[in-house]
Amino acid sequence: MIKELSVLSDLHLPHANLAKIRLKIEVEESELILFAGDVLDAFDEKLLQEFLQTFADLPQPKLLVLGNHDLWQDKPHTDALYEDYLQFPWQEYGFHLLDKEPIIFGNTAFCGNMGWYDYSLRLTHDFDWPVIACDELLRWETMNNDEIRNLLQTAATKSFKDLNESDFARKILLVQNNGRWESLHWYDRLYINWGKSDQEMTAYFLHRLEEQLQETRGLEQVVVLHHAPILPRLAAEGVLDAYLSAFNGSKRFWDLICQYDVKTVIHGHLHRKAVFTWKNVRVYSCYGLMDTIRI
Ligand SMILES: [Mn+2]
Repeated sequence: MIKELSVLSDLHLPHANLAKIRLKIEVEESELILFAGDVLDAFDEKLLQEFLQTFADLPQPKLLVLGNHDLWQDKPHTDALYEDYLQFPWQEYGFHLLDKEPIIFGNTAFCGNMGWYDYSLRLTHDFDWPVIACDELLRWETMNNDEIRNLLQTAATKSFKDLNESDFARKILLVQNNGRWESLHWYDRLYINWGKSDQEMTAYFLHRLEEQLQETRGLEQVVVLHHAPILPRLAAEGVLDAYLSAFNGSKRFWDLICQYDVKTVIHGHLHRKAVFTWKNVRVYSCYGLMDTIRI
């Protein structure tokens, strides 16, 4: 029976010290090691090998889900890369990719995948900053100063609180904050391309999770996601915070989780450590190496 977990998330390699992390995990002597996505800052085969080799000889089972950054590429064919990850020989390094299939230890089943976002978890607010949200912004990287100036003078503005789903789908926005225009970005726009909408991708990962939950029904189920199914806080602290919250995850995962006998949910992506209980489910929002989790 697995009870004590070492949980890590959002290492964004190379921006983490693997040797130090390994040492801390060795000292913890937990029964299982879990990575909740964004091991890499962008796809890099060498870094992935380095990561796997760092932990390969530790005796515990090692589970992971992928994160959006693990799929970042310059010329993104995200569905092909995701498929490559599913086919990768993780077991040679003692790893198990939950995105591919659940895993059972005694009467505990670990189910999960990276999840996705559909803007449904954006923080409710009535901020009325003026914003420009239009398709011209999709050319942002190649726009020159004259074009940007022209856009600022001619484009229609609306209020931040009136942003709709297609505005968030662009993943770029101009906002007037304290009298100055600034651009807000969700960079999956440049490095992720599924060839499908975020709503469709959310539905896809939701369906895959549901299959796993059905398959392991009757066992104690632990759900691991990268993107959040619920938020640990209620208020946006500013314009950037309010905008980025659209890409946190999706409420639909929480609705699904509540239909099953899930007692523990572990996710990453928010870069915020938080632990709370909601509707009898213990939720761990992970960032970096967490204190040992007891399930
Ligand atoms: Mn992420």
